[in-house]
Amino acid sequence: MAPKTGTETERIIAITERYGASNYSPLPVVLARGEGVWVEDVDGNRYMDMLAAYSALNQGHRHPRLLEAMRAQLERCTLTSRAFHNDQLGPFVAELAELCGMEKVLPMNSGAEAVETAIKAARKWGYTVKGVAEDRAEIICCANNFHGRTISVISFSTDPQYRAGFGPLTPGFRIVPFGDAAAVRAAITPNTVAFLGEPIQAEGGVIVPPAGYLAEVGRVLKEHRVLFLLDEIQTGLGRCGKLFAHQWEDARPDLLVLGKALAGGFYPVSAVVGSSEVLGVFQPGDHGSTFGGNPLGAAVAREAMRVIVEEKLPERSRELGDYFRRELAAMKSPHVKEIRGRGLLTGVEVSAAVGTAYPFCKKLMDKGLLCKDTHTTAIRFAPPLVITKDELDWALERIRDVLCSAGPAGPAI
Ligand code: IF1
Repeated sequence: MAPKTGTETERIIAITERYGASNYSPLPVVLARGEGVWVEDVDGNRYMDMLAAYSALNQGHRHPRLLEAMRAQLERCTLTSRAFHNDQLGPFVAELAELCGMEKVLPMNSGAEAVETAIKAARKWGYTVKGVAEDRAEIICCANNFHGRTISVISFSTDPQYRAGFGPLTPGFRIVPFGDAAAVRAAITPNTVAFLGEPIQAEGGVIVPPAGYLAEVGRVLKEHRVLFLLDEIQTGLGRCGKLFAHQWEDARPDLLVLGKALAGGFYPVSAVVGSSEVLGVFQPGDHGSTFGGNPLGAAVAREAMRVIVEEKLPERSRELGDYFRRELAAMKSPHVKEIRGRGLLTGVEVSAAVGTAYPFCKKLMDKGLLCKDTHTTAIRFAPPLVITKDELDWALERIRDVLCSAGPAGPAI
């Protein structure tokens, strides 16, 4: 998809492609500024951001309170390493534990690192507490999952592209279908230490499991003394209309994995939150990170959490998400097969006749709305949770244009 010739957009894309590794194929727009739900490209075009950095921007671009917290901390101290204490880490872990109603927090940076951390915790718990024989631990994961890109994490991906060419992969994972609690029960062996899942599969195409699934999985795991690990890196912190998506059900994870919006898009901050019994397996030297728990990330994350609570972002997400999907359904677009989601995480599955969601995303971009296809056939809409109803109506108008005015073979590109 070539941008207009001679533009700054074209120049920047050219050097990005010339010098950057080509592990992405982004839409042809070069963003330079962001504020709230709006972004501007290098040629001065304005767009609404309905991807929100895969839900890292739940608080919107450059939320003023986060900007202030970040600035204030920049004036004081940015990094200490964990060789010393810093005055932000203690309050950060205390406030995050309190927010989650859990006992302990282990801070990391990226989401994938936090998932790795949860796996390490579960394995060590299996050996030292449950009594599984050395190197025999098994972890049950779901087909169609997305948990990140490290070698161990792709080892339990079921997407061939994520794995191909990167072996040898890490052993010790078993795959069961998503949304099927009986399959989890059937996969448990005496060596099973944990089940790892997402409450809603976001990258998997915004797949919402059947009602009661998480609660039933929780019961099965408890019965067999298997840890319940939930990756809420994308679904958590208000995105799905509750503080955490698992709160739609009577389910309680042993370890909750968080990232993305934890620092509102200002800094990579992730964490594993859980019980003393499980996180207590780590002894000094077992695990760590140069930047994990740094004062800059911790300070901005503390404010990011306060913004989520004080601006009632989960409630906004629930109300506006319901409204958004109602309006989408009312369009009765011939190109739409199914509309799925919770809160402000929505997937619009295009019909088989249309085939792929990408042309819709491109058309929406041309109308000033940025979103992203997922799993080829779904358009994902996930705006910042600070979006207003008027802004959502603005988006709906453009979506209606694209979904309802195109010919039966889909929109021309
Ligand atoms: C990419 C997807 C989203 C995640 C869940 C862990 C991680 C992610 C549930 C890892 C990260 C990101 C990564 C980014 C694109 C994006 C993505 F399309 F690939 F799947 F959001 F939907 N668990 N998701 O969603 O976190 O290490 O990236 O901080 O890899 O291209 P990370």
